[in-house]
Amino acid sequence: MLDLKKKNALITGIANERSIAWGITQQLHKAGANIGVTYLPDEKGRFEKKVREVVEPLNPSLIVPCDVQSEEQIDATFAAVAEKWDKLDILIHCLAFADKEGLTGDFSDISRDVFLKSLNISTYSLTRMAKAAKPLMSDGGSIVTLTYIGGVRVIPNYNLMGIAKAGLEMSVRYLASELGSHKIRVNGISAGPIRTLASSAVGGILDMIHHVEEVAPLKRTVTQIEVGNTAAFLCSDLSSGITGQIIYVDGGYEVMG
Ligand code: 0WD
Repeated sequence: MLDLKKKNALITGIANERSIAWGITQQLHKAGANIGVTYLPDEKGRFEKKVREVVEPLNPSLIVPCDVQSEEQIDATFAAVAEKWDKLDILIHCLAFADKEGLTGDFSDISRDVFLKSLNISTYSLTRMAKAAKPLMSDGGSIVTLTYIGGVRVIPNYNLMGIAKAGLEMSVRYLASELGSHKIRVNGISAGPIRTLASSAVGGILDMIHHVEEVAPLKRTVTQIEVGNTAAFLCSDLSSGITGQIIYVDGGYEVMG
């Protein structure tokens, strides 16, 4: 059965209790995993305070700052992991960013700086973190990232993030192909729309949720915990034959054309 006891899991992307990463953290913890989390550092320390408040009930082994734009912070994060644990088993990549300009208006108006920053944070970070995780996953491992159907089809206002997610999904496949011989599996979860800090930046997110409630076979969108359950499955031996895949956790919306 689903058992993550003795597995060490590093989870990125918790901003608050609505974050998908928090749903994943709770379900990995419930399955017995040891938990380490990263937070995005800011000058006033507000994110750190919030993340500590949210995760402390689970008694995490590690809470470390990591802005994925920083090579130093990524290296320091994995050095902290290596110091705390003899191995890493699970890496959850659950973060993304695009300036408002990338999520509204005309797609062709997106500036180079806004484009590159979004791809740096939302797409390249998976590859960079996988590189840092690889030597620590000495017993094999599971890497899971979060994506959205807007990386496959045009979804109104998703704009720049659609490009970032298309690149992310292809990164899953190339990373899976490289890391399979190290017994490291790499998969993505394509979640239905959920109200979070990040999704509130996407214009018309509530309309999208209502559309999914009308169209999806299950007639509803999904919860952070449902995404967390799929992540727990992808991190467990129950999914030992699965790598390089994007699994839709979206109430079935994707099949509706
Ligand atoms: O409907 C949704 N909410 C969906 C989200 C549907 C399908 C996929 N996703 C994806 C997102 O694109 C993202 O990859 O799920 C992932 C998590 O998103 P979320 O849970 O919706 O958003 P949120 O709770 O805001 O967490 C994302 C966090 C950031 O929060 P804010 O809102 O402050 O940007 O990503 C982190 C940060 O904590 N983050 C960073 N972490 C490290 N370095 C950075 C960075 N540079 N930038 C953002």
